[in-house]
Amino acid sequence: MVEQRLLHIDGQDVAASDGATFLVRNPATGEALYEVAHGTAEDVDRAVAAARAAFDDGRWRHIAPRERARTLNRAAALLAERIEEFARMETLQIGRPLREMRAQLKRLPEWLEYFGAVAQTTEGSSPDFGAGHLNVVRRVPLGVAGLITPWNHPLLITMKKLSVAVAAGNSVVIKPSELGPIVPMELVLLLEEAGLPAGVVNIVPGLGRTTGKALSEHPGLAKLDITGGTETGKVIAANAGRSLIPVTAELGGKAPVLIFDDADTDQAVAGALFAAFVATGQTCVQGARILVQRDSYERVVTALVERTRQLKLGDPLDSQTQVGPLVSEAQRDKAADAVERARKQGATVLTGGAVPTGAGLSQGWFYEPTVVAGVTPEMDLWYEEVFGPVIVVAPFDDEADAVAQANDSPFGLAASIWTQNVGRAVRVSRGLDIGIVWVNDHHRIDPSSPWGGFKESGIGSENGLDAFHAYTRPQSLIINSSDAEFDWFATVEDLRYS
Ligand code: TXE
Repeated sequence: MVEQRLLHIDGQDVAASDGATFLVRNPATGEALYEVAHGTAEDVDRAVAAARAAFDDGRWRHIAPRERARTLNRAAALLAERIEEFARMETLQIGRPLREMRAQLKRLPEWLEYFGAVAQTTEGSSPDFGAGHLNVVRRVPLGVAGLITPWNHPLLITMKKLSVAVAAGNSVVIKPSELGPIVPMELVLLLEEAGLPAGVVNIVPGLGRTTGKALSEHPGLAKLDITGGTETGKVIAANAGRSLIPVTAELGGKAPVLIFDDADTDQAVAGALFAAFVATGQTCVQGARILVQRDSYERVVTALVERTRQLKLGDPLDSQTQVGPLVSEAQRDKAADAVERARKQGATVLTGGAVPTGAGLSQGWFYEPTVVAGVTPEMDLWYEEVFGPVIVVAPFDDEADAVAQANDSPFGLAASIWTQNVGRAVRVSRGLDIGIVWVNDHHRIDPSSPWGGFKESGIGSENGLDAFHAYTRPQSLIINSSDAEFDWFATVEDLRYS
């Protein structure tokens, strides 16, 4: 039975203005799960107008931050009760193993709690303007933010943007991914149940090239915040630039995992395996290039290949499953094509490199976890983001070579360094042109910790105080405290500009 879902604008569930819909499918079986209203440009316009009206009348931004935080804390408690239900819904739509979705969603109430606390504790400043004036600088919300989110962590990424936007007092219009829109839509309803006024958060699902395009071109926005592919980010930023709308963008990556000779080998291999294949490799911080110091290379790669072969593919709802299908046929074909091109260009596939044929794997978009060696910068696979279970292994000589290879990428989102030598970890991190660097770990996240990439991996960052600042702007109030007479045009001498 295919469930129907509508747009949510100004607190109401509404059909698309032209009645159009699209289907959301289960990537493990191909079965249609939901028929969702497909937002038109007119619907986006209505949503932005509703968000603007909610912003202008102050129903949310003008209430005390402590009240906003209370609402967010109530939403966090409601969300905590629904983790199991939401995890299953996410798994059904995007195919990520249920054990992973549970682990991820359990953390999400923290974002509402953290940004509620930041809203309450953020203070303005009072620069010393001089004796005759008092200057008070307040941080004020921006207006209507457009949030464009992807399918790989549908709720996590929506939450990262939404929590900070509303905690700061903004209104928003969300365009969730067409492949996994349902749980972000549930989150909007849950926020309203917790007491968020209607119109503050609106959600208009639809395709990127239509609904997403309409939102990114809308001149009524005060900010656009996107997570997606680098090419999409460039298109969206160009659209926003035409109306001088600031953009935060979290885009592609090809994260290096640097394993030094002095690393704890078992931990480094377990870390590389996690970095490579969590979410079936569909994460922006995937450890896609495993770079190993030459003396340990054979040992580490042999162990990594062995552990990769043991990964259990299958039904993502089965708690024994470690690797699920890719999200779509297009993503599966992209992975297969990248491996075929690498083979033709002279690389060696150490394991994987095929569509699996085992029981239960024929319906969905599965691809074997794949390790490729002999990839050089002359080959596409060294640079391109596959966004699937395909990784490269390569040796390096010393710290300088590790840094040079790690930086040899158009991306600069994330990296991990595996070593027992603290000084080395610090030295190497200083050389990396990369926004997030883990030491003896990978893919760890916290609402307080900035998350953003350098180079073609994006603009600005999510999480932490920087993100809160990017959802507010300073308003400078300058109060004349002098009792001296002032008449600029009646004064002949001693003019002072200020
Ligand atoms: O992402 P898209 P897709 C990368 C990854 C993947 C590739 C394509 O390499 O293979 O992107 O994946 C909306 N105007 N990442 O196609 O297209 C779209 O509807 C406005 C990296 O799924 O970038 C969705 O809501 N909006 C990544 C969002 O943008 C547009 C996460 C992201 O979709 C649009 C996902 C347009 N012209 C993919 N075109 C990460 N870094 O986490 C698309 N959209």
